[in-house]
Amino acid sequence: RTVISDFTLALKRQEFEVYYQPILGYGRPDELKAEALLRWKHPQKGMISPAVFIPLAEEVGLIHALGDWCLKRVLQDQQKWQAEGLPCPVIAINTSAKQFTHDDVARKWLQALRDSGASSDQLVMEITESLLLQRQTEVLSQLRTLREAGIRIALDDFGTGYSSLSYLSAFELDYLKIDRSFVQGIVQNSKDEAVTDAIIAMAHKLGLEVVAEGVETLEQEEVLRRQHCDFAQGYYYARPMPEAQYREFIQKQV
Ligand code: G
Ligand code: G
Ligand code: MN
Ligand code: NA
Repeated sequence: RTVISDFTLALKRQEFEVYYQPILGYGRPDELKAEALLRWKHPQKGMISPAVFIPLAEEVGLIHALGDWCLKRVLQDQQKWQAEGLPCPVIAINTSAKQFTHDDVARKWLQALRDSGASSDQLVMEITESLLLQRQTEVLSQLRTLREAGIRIALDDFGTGYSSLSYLSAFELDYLKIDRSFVQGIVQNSKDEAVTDAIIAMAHKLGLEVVAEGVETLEQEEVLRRQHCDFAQGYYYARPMPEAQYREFIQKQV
């Protein structure tokens, strides 16, 4: 069997699942709430990490179907929470650059919102720096379309890869997610602390809100709060969890 048929079957058999990892607001507790993270529960191989299957899906062109599926599942979950009288948390969804360059992800998101009757401020789209590197007009126009429709954009993994400060002024963004590799050292290493401090101050001057990723200790939180970081995500607060567990998590917060 090929990877393609494996994948297609897996989608049909509902082997994928969306996990949710809470995002905590340090300043404004009522905005960003969780990140959707895909999981593949393979019947023979067990849990396969998205770090493994997302690159595969990109390679064989199935990232589009997977992205569509993930978006629809998140919208369905949000509808379910609302129907149960729970608050409807804003969910951030990851995207791959290929969804912009080999497809029209903006059109798909707007169509999915119309189909479900959901409001655009329920979603945040996470994009990667590699997408901005391309500086293609189609990419720019899709990002503009999304933002004009009220969908907020977060730049994920900031500080890794092709990092360039010019992105921050050249593109209309809403959130900056500081990669966990910087957060890791902020307590022990004064240089790492200086880097996050500078990123947060710069982001604020550009009108962006900052999410710190990979917060694992109270000491890290204390540094980030002192630096006026807006949001945080990490094992210190909660690990990514299945929908049923996340629903209980929301219930406890009501
Ligand atoms: O959940 P975990 O930390 O294992 O995720 C590993 C990587 O997979 C992260 O870089 C994350 O952004 C990516 N990822 C998870 N879910 C999705 C998704 O739905 N779409 C895309 N494009 N990437 C995802
Ligand atoms: O690339 P992206 O930021 O979308 O990926 C998020 C990844 O980070 C997921 O795979 C998630 O499981 C992982 N993650 C979330 N919180 C923590 C944390 O506190 N520590 C570590 N090491 N990984 C985390
Ligand atoms: Mn992400
Ligand atoms: Na990241």
